[in-house]
Parts: sequence; structure tokens; C-alpha cells
Amino acid sequence: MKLEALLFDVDGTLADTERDGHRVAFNQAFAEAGLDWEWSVDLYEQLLAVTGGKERILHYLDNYNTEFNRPQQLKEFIADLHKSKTRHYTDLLNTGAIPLRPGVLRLLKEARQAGLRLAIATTTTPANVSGLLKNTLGEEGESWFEVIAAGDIVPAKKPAPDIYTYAMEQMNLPAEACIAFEDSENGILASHGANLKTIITVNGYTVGHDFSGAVIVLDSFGEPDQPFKVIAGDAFNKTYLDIELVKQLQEKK
Ligand code: XBP
Ligand code: MG
Repeated sequence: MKLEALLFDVDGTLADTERDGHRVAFNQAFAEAGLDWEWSVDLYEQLLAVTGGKERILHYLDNYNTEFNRPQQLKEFIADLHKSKTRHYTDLLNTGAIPLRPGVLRLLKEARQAGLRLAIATTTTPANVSGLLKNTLGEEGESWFEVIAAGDIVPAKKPAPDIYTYAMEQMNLPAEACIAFEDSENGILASHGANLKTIITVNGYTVGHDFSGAVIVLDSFGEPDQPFKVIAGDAFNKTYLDIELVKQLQEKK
């Protein structure tokens, strides 16, 4: 079926947000609340097994900080911590500290020129998506995306397919007319669960993940003067990801 839409994950795919963005904001929120918790780069790699910030904090308490004297209203306590984390994270975005990954801006522009429809499918909080898009694409950035499916809009976060299914329902498109862009194992489990062909770009945290079934695994989208590295799959002799290659990958049986 003809390609109509590109569905993008955000964290790790559009921008390298986790290690120097989300992780730092979590630690700032913990410090502000007077907690002595510190999520190191290595610990955070393990915590990334669980998507969603609130879910990740609970996972941390259940598995890495069982001694913590939990407040009676644990859910509210975590929700408040997470609100503070979102504030710190969006403040960080507003400093311009987190750029888009190589090739992302070029590919988005090409896609718009080619008349393709764009959507976001992410587990992160909507304010974080707005912040990233505004600070990297400009005030109009959000309007490039027909649907921004994010955060708690579906109860089951990735690896559940729900966020992708929701985005396609909103666009009234079948999976065969779309392709997904992901960076992690939880991400590809979600996109594959929604029957989407998936292009992977890895990052430091996800390079060892299992990407079986991806149409291609790259180290980045690449640029004309900054070729991608093909980790798995066939790039049809291309050195960067353009819409022609995206279409070739989507059509491949
Ligand atoms: C992203 C996430 C998010 C962020 C934190 O996963 O797991 O939880 O780490 O964002 P994906 P929030 O890239 O697979 O969508 O704190 O706003 O939840
Ligand atoms: Mg991701």
C-alpha cells in the first residue's frame, strides 16, 4: 500500500533526551523534594526498561530503593515528584540544550514537501513534546504533526501497541499506509504490536537492544555530508535516510 504517514517516537529518536535530559530532570526533582536519590548514567540505563516517568519512579522504589519509607499517599507523592521533573525538563529544553538528532530536521522537511502526513507516538508527557518541538522547529513546530499522541492518553504505555493504534485511529489510516521510527526495544515492540514496519536509529542506551524484524537499523538518519552506519538491513546503496529510501523500506516485502 502507498505510504501516507510517518509516525515518530520522540525520546531517543527525534532527540537524544534521556541521559542528559530526562535523567538530569529526575535528579533535580529529587533534590528539590529533599530526597537523596541520585540516578546515575548506569542506573538510568536499567531504569529505562520501564517507560513513563511515574512508572519509572515506582519501578525504582520497588526494585532499587526498597528501604525508602513510603508516604501513605504514594501515588500522589509520585505524581507531585513527576510534575516537578516535567518542570525541570521543560526548563532545560527552553535553554536549547537538547538538539534534534542528525538528519531529523531534513527528513521532516522532505516529508512535508512530499505531502506525507506526520504524527508523534510517545510515552512522554505532552508538555515535553511541545517543549522539544518549539525549541527545535520553532513556534509552528507542533503544527507539523497532525496527531501528537503522548503520555497518559492511553493507559498502557510502550511496549504496549496502544499509543500507535491510537495515533492511526486518529488519522484514519491502516498500518500498511504508515511507517514508524523508533530507537528502543520497548518502542519496536509497541510499533510491531501495531503491525507497523519500523526504522530504527540506535543511541548509546539502546545500541545493544533486540531489533529483530526492523526494516533497517541505523546509527542515525544521516546527512549528505554525514553518512549513517548501517547496523542491520539493506540501505539500497544510500548513505543517508531520505524519503525515497523510507518508501523503498516501506514497500519491501
Ligand atoms: C520515553 C519514556 C519516557 C521518558 C520520560 O519512551 O520512557 O518515560 O523517559 O518521560 P519512548 P516522562 O521513547 O519509548 O516513548 O517523565 O514525561 O514520562
Ligand atoms: Mg524512544
